[in-house]
Amino acid sequence: MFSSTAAKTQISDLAILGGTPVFTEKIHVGKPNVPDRELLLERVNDILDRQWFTNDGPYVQELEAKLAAFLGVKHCIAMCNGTIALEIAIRATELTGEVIVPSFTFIATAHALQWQGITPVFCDVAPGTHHLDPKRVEELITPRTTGILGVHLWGQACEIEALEEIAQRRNLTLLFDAAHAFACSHNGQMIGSFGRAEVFSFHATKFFNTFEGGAITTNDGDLARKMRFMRNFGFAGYDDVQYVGTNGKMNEISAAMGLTMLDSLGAIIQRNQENYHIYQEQLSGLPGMRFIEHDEDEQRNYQYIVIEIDEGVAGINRDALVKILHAENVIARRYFYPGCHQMEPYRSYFPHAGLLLPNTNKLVTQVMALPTGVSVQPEEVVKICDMIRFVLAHAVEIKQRVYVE
Ligand code: T4K
Repeated sequence: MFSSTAAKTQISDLAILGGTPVFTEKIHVGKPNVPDRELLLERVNDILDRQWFTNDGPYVQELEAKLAAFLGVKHCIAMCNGTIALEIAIRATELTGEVIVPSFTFIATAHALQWQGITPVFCDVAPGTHHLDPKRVEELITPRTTGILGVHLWGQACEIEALEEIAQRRNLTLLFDAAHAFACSHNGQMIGSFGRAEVFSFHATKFFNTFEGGAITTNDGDLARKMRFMRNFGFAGYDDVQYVGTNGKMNEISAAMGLTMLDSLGAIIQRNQENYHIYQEQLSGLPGMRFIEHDEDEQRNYQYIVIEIDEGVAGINRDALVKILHAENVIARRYFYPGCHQMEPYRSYFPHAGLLLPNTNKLVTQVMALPTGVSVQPEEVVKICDMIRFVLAHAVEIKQRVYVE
């Protein structure tokens, strides 16, 4: 995958300045993790033989039972994707009016509320973290607030206990967007059983994928029952509709993928962890760069390798570094730029939201995600790190030659 003539010894070797790219093919953030093919194909054959393709099929039921057991939660309801799962969780818990969410998240978190006529009220992250600041959450509560939607970004739990305390005291519903946090724990307890319900994404780019997919987990039996109906147009039986529902069903091929991913989970985590350790060793402590560590006392999926660049110290900004890496075929991503509050329709609805989001506004200019996953080899990680170190070592000179708007 990498070119032997692409080592960088001088600035003009950079691909952005006409040199040979380090990689001959693009290396993505989010290339899907592929489980054991034979096992998957066996299950696909079963599906074809059985001719039961969707609608709460046997593989979906098996997957739900295995996920619930793995996560230590009573109920798991598999869904067609994480966004619909969020929408169903929000509707089933009867949120209305305003719900407090971080702006520093994927846009689906905010859209799932707005889609249902609920106002997402954007809250800042705590200084030095990528998670909701509980102090700021409290300040944003109004008589119209019905809930808090926390996000466990990068597989790291947000301030669960502090948010629980606020939710309980102020009589609000607490949900978690756990899209990134499958197979991660908090104080030894798997993420999936916190709050009223938690929502996972099993999109292709996620650590654990079902091509497209997601799930809601909860310990509340009545809520689980309601969400199952809502996932299937509100049907409670033949000809019996109980709720406004949608089509959120997971199909059998996706469930087969999920079951096969579960079989391969250990190997995927191992590769991610191996890549993580190389990144950590090579990038931690570089001037102007903050490497986001995963707490190794907790269970982690190591799916997100995230760094922050402080231009004042590094001598180069995040956008220039991303541009340089892209030219070398390292498709680093500016997750999550520019922040939900700066995207439509929120930018127009709440033009002054940014005034209350100083930490988020800074963070979105500094953060980037680097490639990992089973398709990224440790030797490739070393090359990516060499590149970044080279750029930082020559930052001032490079900045003068690489113009970034
Ligand atoms: N909440 C949070 C916090 C989330 O992060 C997400 C999704 C959700 C909720 C909603 O869950 P879902 O409804 O998606 O289940 C991607 C994903 O599409 C999205 O699922 C994910 N978060 C988000 C963080 O990343 P993009 O627009 O950056 O994806 P995209 O299409 O650019 O894919 C990333 C890279 O992955 C591509 O450059 C190429 C590579 N790739 C992608 C796919 C789909 C492949 O190599 N193969 C593939 O099949 O949003």
